[in-house]
Amino acid sequence: MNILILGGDGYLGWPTAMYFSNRGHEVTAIDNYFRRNAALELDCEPLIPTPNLVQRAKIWEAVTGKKTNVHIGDVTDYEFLSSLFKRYDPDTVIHYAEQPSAPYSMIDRDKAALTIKNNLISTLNITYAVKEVCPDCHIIKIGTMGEYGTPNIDIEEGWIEIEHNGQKDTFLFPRQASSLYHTTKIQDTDLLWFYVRTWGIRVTDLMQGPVYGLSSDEADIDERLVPIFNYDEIFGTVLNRFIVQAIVGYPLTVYGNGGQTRGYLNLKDTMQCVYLSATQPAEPGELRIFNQVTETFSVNELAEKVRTVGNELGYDVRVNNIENPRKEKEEHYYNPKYTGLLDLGLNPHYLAEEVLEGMLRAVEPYKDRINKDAIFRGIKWL
Ligand code: USQ
Repeated sequence: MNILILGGDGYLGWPTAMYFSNRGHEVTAIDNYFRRNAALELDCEPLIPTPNLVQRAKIWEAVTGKKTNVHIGDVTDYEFLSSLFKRYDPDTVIHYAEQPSAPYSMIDRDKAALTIKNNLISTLNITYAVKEVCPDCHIIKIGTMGEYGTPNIDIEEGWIEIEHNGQKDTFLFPRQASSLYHTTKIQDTDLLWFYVRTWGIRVTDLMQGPVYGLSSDEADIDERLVPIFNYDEIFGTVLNRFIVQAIVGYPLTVYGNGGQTRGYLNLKDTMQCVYLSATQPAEPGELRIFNQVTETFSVNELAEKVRTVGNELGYDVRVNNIENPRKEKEEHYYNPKYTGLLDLGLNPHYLAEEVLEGMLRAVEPYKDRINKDAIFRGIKWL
């Protein structure tokens, strides 16, 4: 396959580029370095020094002999994006090129506006490039479980049948996000659904939960190939943060009473899910939605796991319930369905003690680089 990966420098984008490249596909990775620049501006740089995308592609080629194409540019620029579609005629485009942080989107009006513009215009441009240049190209879009929020009913995979006054129809599952970032992902899904209905394009929308880990078969080949790994309040996801906090002796930052439950998955499973979606694409005129998680935990359960394994390894791990800077339910029903990707062939890597131990051991050598000031600043929703 010929694959375009938009957001190819990011936490998920670069491991995905290597994953497809390693399996013999032609990969073109595109990025505008938004996340690197934002992390620099906000003084929350990644834990592990990460060569830029051009350099990483060269390192990947040197160690494996496999070439990936790289372009640095902004996919909200339609001329730039459509020129890449014309040049490569992709079978699949994987869209990671979004502002991915809920706290970032809540900092101020300008960052809210950037999130809306970046996320919606990038999605719009991709649909236009597909329609105008290669209508059979399959769009794989990373959505988020946060689109559904935490409803008091089971969460279906994308769609729900509703019977009303004796009539039945199938609709997108109700969505109610708890950040502006998550709201833009709802709007992305609506945009894609509109163009699927109107133009008959083919789309897979993957409702992903928070991802953890810094290991993949390809990233483990050479330490210069590790994914961008953030542990700060803005760009770090909760389990990655807890691992770094355990190493540096910072009490684990459980927000509120810690009953918030989410679906989680290992970075390695993101690679599998995207790959399975690409090799078994949606049909023309189909918006296919999968819930991309492998198990659910409350924040308290995650903190307890990290505390147990950290203490076994000799760290003094403490847990601190701090006032929740976000507006979210801290006790709620949560029962998402997630069988679609298993049916496609997903073989999950569950959160076993060995996985936590592996993460702690991988972070330990970088202990001196941990910036404690970046761990918690308290970006408030209100
Ligand atoms: N949390 C804490 N302590 C922390 C950090 C987070 O208790 O130090 C809590 C949050 O309040 C939340 C949960 O842990 O209830 C998950 O937070 P998170 O920061 O790991 O995840 P979130 O902000 O929801 O966003 C992340 C990714 C985003 C993706 C989303 C999937 O950054 O790109 O869309 O996970 S989901 O959460 O399912 O919407």
